[in-house]
Amino acid sequence: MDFEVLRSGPPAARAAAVARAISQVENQRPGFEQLLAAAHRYVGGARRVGITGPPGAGKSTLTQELVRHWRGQGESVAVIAVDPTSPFSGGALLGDRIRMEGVSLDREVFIRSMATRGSLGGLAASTREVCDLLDAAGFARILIETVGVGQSELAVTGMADSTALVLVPESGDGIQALKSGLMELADVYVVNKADRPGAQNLAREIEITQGIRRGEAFRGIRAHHGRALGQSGREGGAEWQAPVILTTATSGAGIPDVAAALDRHLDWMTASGELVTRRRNRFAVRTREVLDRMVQHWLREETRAEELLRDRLDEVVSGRLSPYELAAEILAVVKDGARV
Ligand SMILES: Nc1nc2c(ncn2[C@@H]2O[C@H](COP(=O)(O)OP(=O)(O)O)[C@@H](O)[C@H]2O)c(=O)[nH]1
Ligand SMILES: [Mg+2]
Repeated sequence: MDFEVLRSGPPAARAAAVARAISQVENQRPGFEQLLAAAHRYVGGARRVGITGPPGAGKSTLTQELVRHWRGQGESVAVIAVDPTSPFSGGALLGDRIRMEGVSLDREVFIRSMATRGSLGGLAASTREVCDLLDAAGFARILIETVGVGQSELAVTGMADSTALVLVPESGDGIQALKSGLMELADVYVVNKADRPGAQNLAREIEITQGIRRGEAFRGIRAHHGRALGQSGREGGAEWQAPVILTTATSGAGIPDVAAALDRHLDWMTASGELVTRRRNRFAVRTREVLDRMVQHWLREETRAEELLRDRLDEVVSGRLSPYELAAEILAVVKDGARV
């Protein structure tokens, strides 16, 4: 793979090269690890933003508006949709030509839905790899949409520089999120559907909860449509205070405030050293993931593990041997073999 084409080739060739590279990585076709290895030296330029929150909160709508906003500033944007409930390609975004009209034919916008086949861990791993490819390809912004139920939002915070948590006034999402510990993952809170009743209350509720955590509740709470509540990071301070932004994604209200808050967060991360820490952790996770995959492949393909398993499976079935004992035995044999 020629990374120069991927980074600076003519737009059409570039889009095709990116799409090809992604499907090679996603399907783990031969050579995908070499491709990612070659991509590594170009990784690090993109600003990665995770958009998480419950289904129907407006994540896709918000994502689309953020794309529009950044494109308006001349930045290239890539979107990865990990939300299986509303894949961009299937409906919410790409399929809906009218909604996406402004940006979908733009070569500086790349949109990809990640398939949910395989385990969640596998999905998270390949999403991280696709992220790296898009980063190496030179996209200025990468947006990762994931649904905030279960483990996937944890995975997304691991791969993004900044995470926005989208909540809506209806259906008690706020309360649930407050309880679930999801709140702590957010760098920016977005209270979407501000055109609906209860948005201001939810924003206040989040702000108060944040204040309680910091031990400074009820201090200077103001709420204006599309404005941040409270402070967004102390001047020169060590701690980031996640701002609460009210938006109406369907009309675009509040979107520039979300974009500005995300930029402020990245500036803070850069200044505080948090960005280096997060990226460092990310590379540790990545290396472990690759190592796990390599070990698994090696175990299955290049050792006698499968053969030993087949030989003694009857004993496990009949109850004479437990899977734990057999696994331990296989491991002992393999380790022995590995040493010679
Ligand atoms: N009233 C209102 N509806 C919205 C707003 N944002 C999104 N929606 C609608 O909420 C529904 C779910 O939006 P979507 O972006 O697909 O949510 P996702 O599942 O979080 O990606 C769609 O019908 C949107 O048009 C908003 O700010 N106000
Ligand atoms: Mg969606």
